[in-house]
Formats: sequence, structure tokens, C-alpha cells
Amino acid sequence: MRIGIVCYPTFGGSGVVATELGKALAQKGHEVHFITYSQPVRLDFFNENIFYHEVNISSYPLFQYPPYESALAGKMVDVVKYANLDILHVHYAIPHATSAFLAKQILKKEGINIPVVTTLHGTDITIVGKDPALSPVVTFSMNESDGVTAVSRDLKEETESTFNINKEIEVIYNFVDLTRFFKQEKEHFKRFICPNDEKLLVHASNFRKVKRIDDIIKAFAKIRQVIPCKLLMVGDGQERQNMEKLSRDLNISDDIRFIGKLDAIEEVLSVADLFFMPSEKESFGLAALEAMACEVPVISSNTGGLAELNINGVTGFLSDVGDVDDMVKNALYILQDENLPTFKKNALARAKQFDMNVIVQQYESYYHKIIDGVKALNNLN
Ligand code: GMT
Repeated sequence: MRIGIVCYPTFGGSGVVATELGKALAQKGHEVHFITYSQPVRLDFFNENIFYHEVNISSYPLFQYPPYESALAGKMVDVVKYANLDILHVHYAIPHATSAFLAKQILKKEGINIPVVTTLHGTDITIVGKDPALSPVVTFSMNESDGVTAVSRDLKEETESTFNINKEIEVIYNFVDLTRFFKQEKEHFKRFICPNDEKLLVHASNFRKVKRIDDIIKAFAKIRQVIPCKLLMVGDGQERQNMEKLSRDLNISDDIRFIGKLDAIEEVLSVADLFFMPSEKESFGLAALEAMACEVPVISSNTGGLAELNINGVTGFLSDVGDVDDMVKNALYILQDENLPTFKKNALARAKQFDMNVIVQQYESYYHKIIDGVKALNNLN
């Protein structure tokens, strides 16, 4: 197949899933065309089956807001026509599904009927898409897509209950590349961060408010009173400064390291004992899955799709959003030497159920189903 992939090329989970999916599809012999405003972060190598098309927006004094949606639609039209695409797969509904609708209409006038699949990732539904200014546009754009997928059952249900959707939403979970995310031998690294054999707790995200990072710092302050441990905070974003201040205010900053964005996150995960994800909202929790693949149990909130990944009492524990004391109690239980090995083993076993090879195959089958459906409809008209 010749597949167009549209996504946010940044550190966000939707961009990571889109890029990894494209790379895996290219590996299987498909021709993959990325259409984004800059090179996706995990796309830093050459592959004969991968093409990258940058969306450029001309600046003009009249524009207070550059017309990105139009420029993206124009680029989609161009790539669909000249790369002869079979399908266009847009990740994160806003504004990608809307631009895809526009491109589809333009192409229709030229006799080209391009099938469009939209994948809902999370905040495009749970936060941004609910904004009354955007909700009619998001609803319309989802209904106009030929196929819609969601990254968890919970996200599918939330979409159906919040928006007036007339499409069957297919659940296709996030996935993990088990050849990259596995427990590597990095003991020298562990000795460096935890010289006295302390337990290592890790969090990784883009440090938005929705991640409730303050809950991690507060929980850590209590856990370290009982068990010697260190906290490693990976990533960057709007909350980082506040969180650094909070750790200084709590007088625990010597035991917390904020290391910023890190591409080789699997190296840190290889030496971690516990991963924290206390989010306010989390449609799936890709970062937690990557941790589990490296044999790291997860302390998470029970919001969104997290319960579909993290099995309570087996691969970690789930607590109500904001229930820091429960998270502390659960973390202390997991970190006991007699419990930790079982949780680690279970985390890996669970992660294997989201193996990239299995999930990518589900996307391929879904593409075929949508392409065939659009062709059948064409033949009828
Ligand atoms: O929250 C992020 O890290 C970014 C966000 C996005 O849309 O880029 O991530 C969402 O998509 C990921 C991939 O499907 C999911 O694993 C995350 O759970 C989801 N984040 C939220 O729902 C807050």
C-alpha cells in the first residue's frame, strides 16, 4: 500500500505512535509518506520506503494566525495525487481530520476518492475537542472520515457519549517495539544514580498539567521516608519549573533529578523499579507501556484507558486521581524485595500483549477494510 501519515511531529504520544507505525509499515514493504510541519522526532534515519513532506505556511502581514489547516489540506492534495496514495491516516483529530475532509473534497472534484482514517489519541477528545468552539467541527470531521480508530475502549466510549458520532469506532491499542524496549544491562548507570542501592522511581512525559506531576513529587516525599529511593523525571514542558520549585520547597531536591528530554528512554527504564503515571486524563498511557516492556511496574491513576493496560495488583496498582496516600501505600508494597520481582515479571508479560507486530497488523487489516469499503461505495455510485 501507499500510505499517507499526518501527525504532530513533536514528543507527544500521538506523534510517537504515528511515527513508529509508519516506520513499521515501511519495514513491511509499504510506501509511507509523512506529511507534517517538521521532521518527526523518531524519524532520523534513511529508509527507501519512507518519504517526508513538509507543510510550509507562507507568512503574510494580514495573517495574525497562519492558515495551517489550509496549507496542510493543500499538501495532502499534492501528496495524494503525485504519490498516488491508497489511504490517508491522520493522527489526532484536531485539525488533521478537518484538513483531511477538505483535501478529500478537493480531490473528489478531480475524480480521486481517497479513503481517510482518523485515529483519536486522547486530549483531542477528552480536553481540546470538548471546547464548544471546536466540538461541532470535530464531530463533523470524525463523521466524514471513512474510518475512525481510538487507542482504548474507554476513549471510544467517551467519544461516543460526548459527540454525536454516526461511525463505528474501532479500538486499536498503542503498541511497543519489544526489540527496542527491553531490560538492558545498564547497571553502571544505576550505580551512578543510586550509589547506595536505593530504589529508582521514574516518570516521563511532556510535563503538562494533565499529568499531575505534583502528585508524584508529593508521593515521593513520603515514600523516601520509608525506603531509600531516588526519583528521575524525564521530559520537559510547562510544569517543569513549578515541579523543581516544589521539590526544593519540600526539601527533597537532592534525591530528584530532572534530566529533560531523552530519546533513549529505554536506557533509564532498564534500571527503574517503578514508573509513575498519576494523570488526570490518560486515554492509554504509552509511556507506561514502554516502562512495562522494560520490566517496570506502574503506579497510575485509574483514569481513562489506564485500567486496560495496568492490571491492578498484578502489573502495578491504580488509585483514584489525586489519591496520593493510596499511591504511596501501593508503591511501598511493590518496592518490597519479596514483591518486586513478581510485579516486574507481570509487567513484561502484559506489555507483550501490545507487541508492535500484532498491533501493526491490525492497522493493516483495518486499512484494507476501509479501502475496500470506499471502493465498493464508488462502484455503487
Ligand atoms: O499526553 C501526551 O503525552 C500526548 C498525547 C497526544 O495525543 O499526543 O498522548 C495521548 O496519546 C497517546 C498515544 O495514543 C496515549 O498513549 C496517551 O495516553 C494520550 N494522552 C492523554 O490522553 C493525556
